[in-house]
Amino acid sequence: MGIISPGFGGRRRADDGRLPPGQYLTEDFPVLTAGPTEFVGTDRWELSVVTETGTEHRWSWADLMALPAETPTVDIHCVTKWTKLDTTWTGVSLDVLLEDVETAADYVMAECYGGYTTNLPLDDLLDGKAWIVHKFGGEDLPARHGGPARLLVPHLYFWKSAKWLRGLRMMDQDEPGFWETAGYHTYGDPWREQRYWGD
Ligand SMILES: Nc1nc2c(c(=O)[nH]1)N[C@H]1C(S)=C(S)[C@@H](COP(=O)(O)O)O[C@H]1N2
Ligand SMILES: [Mo]
Repeated sequence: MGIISPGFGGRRRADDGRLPPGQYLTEDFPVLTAGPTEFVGTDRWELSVVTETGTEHRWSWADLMALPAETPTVDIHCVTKWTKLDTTWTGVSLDVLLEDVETAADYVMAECYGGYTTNLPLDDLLDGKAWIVHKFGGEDLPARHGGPARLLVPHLYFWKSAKWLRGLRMMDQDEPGFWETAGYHTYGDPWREQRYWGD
């Protein structure tokens, strides 16, 4: 109440309670890739959504660009403990992309050029919580950060934000992706510190 100690006077906490447990703030944008950077030209880029009944929907780059875009500013949290606040992206909401996709599946496997995979509940991709992004800070997304397009699911640890996204496969049951098979948590909520199996 009204007591401001010298040296701290007027200085707001940098993170405003936006730092999940066990995380530290970084101003950098580290690159974390399990293998080599993929280089996928937009001329051959394609996104496919396959439902649990085998129905396939496809988008070319031009199709993706024709969809209405949003520019969310969000905080991202990597399981290696860095958090970056206020990152601004441009992309298509999964609500828009999946509008005409009929599915009763509860889970999705995100599949990437290069073979990386990660699993998510379908609900975590909907209701304004996830995007397929192709710009970072107003610039085309660099290949090292998943360009031409990556998944952005900021409310989960950043390993769920699949780079070089190639497709979404709907699944009736949860299945582990690349890191989840190697011991990472199946869901990965940074606020509950769900880093590894058993967390
Ligand atoms: N295709 C692909 N996507 C991926 C990864 C990967 O190795 N391959 N690494 C994940 C992990 S562990 C993190 S923390 C983020 C890192 O994204 P960045 O390199 O843009 O910081 O991408 C995620 N998406
Ligand atoms: Mo990560």
